[in-house]
Amino acid sequence: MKHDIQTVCAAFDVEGSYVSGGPYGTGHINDTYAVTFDQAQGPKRYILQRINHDVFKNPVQVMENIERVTRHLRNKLTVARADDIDRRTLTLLPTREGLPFHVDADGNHWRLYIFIEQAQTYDELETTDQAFQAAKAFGHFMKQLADLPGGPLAETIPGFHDTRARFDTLQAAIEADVCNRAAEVADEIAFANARESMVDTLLDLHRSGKIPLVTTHNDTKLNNVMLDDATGEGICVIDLDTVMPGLSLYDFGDMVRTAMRPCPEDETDLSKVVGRIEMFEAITRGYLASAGDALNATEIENLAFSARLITFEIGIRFLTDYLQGDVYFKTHRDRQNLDRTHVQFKMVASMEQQADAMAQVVAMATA
Ligand code: ADP
Ligand code: GN1
Ligand code: MG
Repeated sequence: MKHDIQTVCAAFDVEGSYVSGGPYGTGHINDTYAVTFDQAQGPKRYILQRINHDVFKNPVQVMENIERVTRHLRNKLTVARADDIDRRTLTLLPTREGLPFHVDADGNHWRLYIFIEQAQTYDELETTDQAFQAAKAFGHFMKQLADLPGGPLAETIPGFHDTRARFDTLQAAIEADVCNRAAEVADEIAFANARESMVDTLLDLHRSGKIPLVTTHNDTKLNNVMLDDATGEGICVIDLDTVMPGLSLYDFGDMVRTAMRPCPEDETDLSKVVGRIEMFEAITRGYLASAGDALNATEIENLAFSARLITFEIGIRFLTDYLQGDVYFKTHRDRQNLDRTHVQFKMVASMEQQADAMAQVVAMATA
């Protein structure tokens, strides 16, 4: 649907007048726009987002979480006398009524953030330093939230990383086969079914008290952290919709999923899909540098496994969406969710082949 973003912008309490705006970024969930306002000091950009309310059934709860998280991070930065605070945490602009989001006539929830300038997100990483810096930033983010006041955050997507539930949903999608696609993906289904034994591992470790529930980001793909253009530092963690109780290993695993992959998430030439062990090492070292002291022995033992598991989990989510008719993730062409499935599954296979080398990396990094 086309939205009148100028009218939406008018609801927010922003200095100056609206100049221009257009779609921005490559996120799979929300509608994101970069908008420019003419201000006394010159043009200034903001990020305007429509929350996907098919995915986030309770957008108000999402915004309450984000307000709590950004307030806490800002307080910490202020206490630490950090420079450049507006680039180190997301900052919400209030509406003219003083609210943190705007609801339009069609019931869409909109929010406006300060644009983090002189920094980029990367869909594919090029250097190991980028991986190190990104992982360090996500680890730091988790550490900063360890003393978030006010109790646990709301669960904005129930069972988001419940890999057993994700697996069962795949089975239901195969069974329902609403688009008659199940026969075509028999090999992919077989790949998934052969790995069912993985899906309970972290859930069981949590249930038995060996790994704790903490506040995690839960969507640590590497285009959800902005790297500073000048220093390369992971300056700001973004995309806070799924910040909620989770396992540190979910965050670690999803970073590895995106960093080890040497090609786009929907690459069609599968010969390119081979996991980059040097990126695994950089993510491991970066994450341990900031969050290492927050991890227990069981978490450390499962670092490499979590990468395989989360890659598998996202793979079965893409496959489920393909079977259900591409209703969840944004797609820009036919079969894109199937191509995304292929890449995730090939990465799982690649990580299986490199399991010993990955274990060795963790052993060296923690020695
Ligand atoms: P989605 O949930 O759809 O992935 P994101 O919140 O990740 O949405 O935003 C999509 C993209 O927009 C990001 O990958 C990033 O490139 C860009 N972006 C989001 N917030 C900001 C910001 N405050 N400053 C600059 N770029 C941003
Ligand atoms: C989505 O929102 P985005 O594009 O950063 C998804 C993640 C998936 C990812 C796969 C809320 O992330 O869980 O891992 O796509 N986010 C949600 O690329 O479902
Ligand atoms: Mg995103």
